[in-house]
Amino acid sequence: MSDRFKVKDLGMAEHGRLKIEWAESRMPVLMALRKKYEETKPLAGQRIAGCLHVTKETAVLIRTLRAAGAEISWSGCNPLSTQDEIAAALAADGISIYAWHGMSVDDFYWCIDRTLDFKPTLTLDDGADLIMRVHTKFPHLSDTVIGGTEETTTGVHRLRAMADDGALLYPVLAINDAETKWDFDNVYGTGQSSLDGIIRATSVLLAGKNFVTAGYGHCGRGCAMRAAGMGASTIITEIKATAALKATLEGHKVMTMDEAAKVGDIFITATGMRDVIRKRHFQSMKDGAIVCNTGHYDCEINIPELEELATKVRTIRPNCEEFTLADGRRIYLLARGRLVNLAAAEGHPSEVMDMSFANQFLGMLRLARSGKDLSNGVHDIEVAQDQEVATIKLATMGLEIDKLTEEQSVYATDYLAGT
Ligand code: NRN
Repeated sequence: MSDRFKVKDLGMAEHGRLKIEWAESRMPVLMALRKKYEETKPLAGQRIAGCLHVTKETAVLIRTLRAAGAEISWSGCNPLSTQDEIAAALAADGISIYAWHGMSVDDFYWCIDRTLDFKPTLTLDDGADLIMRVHTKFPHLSDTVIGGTEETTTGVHRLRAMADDGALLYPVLAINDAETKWDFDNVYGTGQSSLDGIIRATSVLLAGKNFVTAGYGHCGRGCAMRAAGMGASTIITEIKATAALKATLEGHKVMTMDEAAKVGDIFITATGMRDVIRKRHFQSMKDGAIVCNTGHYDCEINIPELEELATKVRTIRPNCEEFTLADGRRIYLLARGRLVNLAAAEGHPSEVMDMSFANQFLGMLRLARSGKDLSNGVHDIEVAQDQEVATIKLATMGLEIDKLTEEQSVYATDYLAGT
């Protein structure tokens, strides 16, 4: 095996290339940006270390970054989310990539460290494990890093906490907080892909089931919305009053997890918090209850406490483990509690990742162009970038919108114009 890459099986490359071409046909914004920048190559001279789920959509982003001139070194950001055929295709096409499905936690950090070997000038994260590795193990590398980007809610949360502590060694762009990311990816992407993961792992009927979503943030809202669409009765558990109120007004039942545990058939956690489903909840659950997580980390379901309660554990289907309790009740855990959409399915559809990754691409351009002028904090995406992404997306969908007339533009800021 070359030291340029480490993947499961290079022989899967052609299968991966076909999936990447499928994604390219459904990611017109990224393809338009690739066409726009492949001549001028604004990322020439940049070395991008990426730590983000290795999926067909990520491959399109990687190809676009390389077309814009960047040198790339990549690892997956979750031990269970790498699609091996995609990693093979990227390696076969010359990308330095260290990723395979089912790696150990030690392997996970070994892969991240390999992507740091070429002393990156930019870091691209999902969950902040790469930037955290630079800060904790290789702080000297920050001397050559202009800046970084962060894809997801959990990662931005971590980095804002770091920035508040004055601990960030370089500026980071909060890609997750772009409206064309969170209001589409987190809601419609997570909603569809999480159900996709549950259905691939169990093939159960959703109609008529009690579907419990822990957390009514953008991701949880998407999951509950799509479960309702499939005919499930939806229940929300929350710790934030306003979110619980919103869930109620959007047609979901709200109760505590202690109550939901007694009636739920399918449970999904989307909170970013640890220990949301615990021992006492498992003890209340019905025989056959299905439990899974769609949050970034696998701490939302307390798996050690489930293992303690079980007298027998077996893998009954791929990504579906059966835990038999002392009284014979069976609880099914999907994807070992890791994010079910990427571990048991393919993650969000290409069409919605198109906008998330357009923001990642434009974020890299901004850092290459003027990252050195940014403070060592967490920076929002510029409004103009959000509108640019949405405008290109609308154009690729053949949709036209109205424009303000001159008079309307004046009216918009004419505070004297009253009744
Ligand atoms: N298909 C995907 N490829 C995909 N689906 C969801 N995500 C993906 N990344 C690459 C990420 C979303 O943007 C997972 C992150 O947690 C979320 O922010």
